[in-house]
Amino acid sequence: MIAAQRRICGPLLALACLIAVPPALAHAQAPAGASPGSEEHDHASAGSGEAESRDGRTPSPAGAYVYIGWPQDGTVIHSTRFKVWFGARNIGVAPSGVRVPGTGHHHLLIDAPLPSDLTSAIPSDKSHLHFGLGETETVIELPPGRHTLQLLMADADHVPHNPPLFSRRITIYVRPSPSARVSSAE
Ligand SMILES: [Cu+2]
Repeated sequence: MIAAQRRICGPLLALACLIAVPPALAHAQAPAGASPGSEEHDHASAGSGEAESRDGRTPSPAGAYVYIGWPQDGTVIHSTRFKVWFGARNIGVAPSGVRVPGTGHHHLLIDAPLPSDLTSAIPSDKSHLHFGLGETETVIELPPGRHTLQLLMADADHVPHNPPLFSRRITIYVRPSPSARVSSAE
């Protein structure tokens, strides 16, 4: 999953590359092991502990993971408009652009797989929603049918952490009941 030592400075990310690695932050980010919560320390895959990696990606904190709190996998939802809430453990949620170590913001992938390249910024379109204000829930509207949802965390520049933090991809079924269609007044 770690794409070798790619240094991504394409046009899209030029700005990110300029500001990605302030040396002061790199030092601030190294309090490995100082955390009181020791229960997650044996999760080998999480939290590389390296300061910013050479490709400029933000390391995931130790033991960090994200999950969709609701809906759950397989839920049948009787409305085309419904709430989704996002969970994050061992990582803070901060608005995009805020460079605080150990934080990121949520992205909801709707009917879309994980981006094939997890080392550059997540696209922004109707299947890749960014919650750049630091939101931890949202209300979405989907047509009747089968849909998939997946969360993907990313750093201040919308680039997934290293290693990347994403939830399980869940499947839901939108089956509005006749009485629940009232909301389509416009
Ligand atoms: Cu984003």
